[in-house]
Amino acid sequence: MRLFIAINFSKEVKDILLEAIDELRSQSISGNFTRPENLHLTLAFIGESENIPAIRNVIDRCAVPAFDMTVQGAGHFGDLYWVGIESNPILKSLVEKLRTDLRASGFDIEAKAFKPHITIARQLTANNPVSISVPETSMKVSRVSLMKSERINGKLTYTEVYGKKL
Ligand code: 2AM
Repeated sequence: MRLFIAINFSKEVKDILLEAIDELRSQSISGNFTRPENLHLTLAFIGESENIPAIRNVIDRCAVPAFDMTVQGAGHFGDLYWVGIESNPILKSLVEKLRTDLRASGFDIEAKAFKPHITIARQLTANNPVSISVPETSMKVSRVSLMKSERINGKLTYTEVYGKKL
């Protein structure tokens, strides 16, 4: 199965992201907008694996105490549009620990630098440059989730297969 490790959001952050999606949608011609239940922040993308026990062990070993995280700003990588995360040393070190431990456990984790982002739309087209405003919003991160990604009836669906309370 296709797996990734992620943070899911509080209702308050989700509401801000949904407003950002509405704002983006109103300025675009077309786009593949993230469904509300799929909004997340990826910490590590694992890809195809059946070895959930090994990944659970990694997550357990890397857990840090609950911490605050702030959603801030927006941008795009080509036609992929995202909402950003304020610079956060605890988040950064959590991601580094997870990736290092996953590699040491035999998983092939890409070496690209971690750019924390919440994808809100893919393949977006617009006539004019789009601009969205995202009010800074904080939440307590108190859970790290191992998520399974699959297509169910054509819909991209993410399901938590393990959750670690911080
Ligand atoms: P993205 O939003 O920038 O596409 C599930 O696919 C999650 O894993 C998404 O958040 C996706 O980031 C992230 N991801 C990171 N590397 C990926 C890869 N090589 N292929 C697919 N998804 C990847």
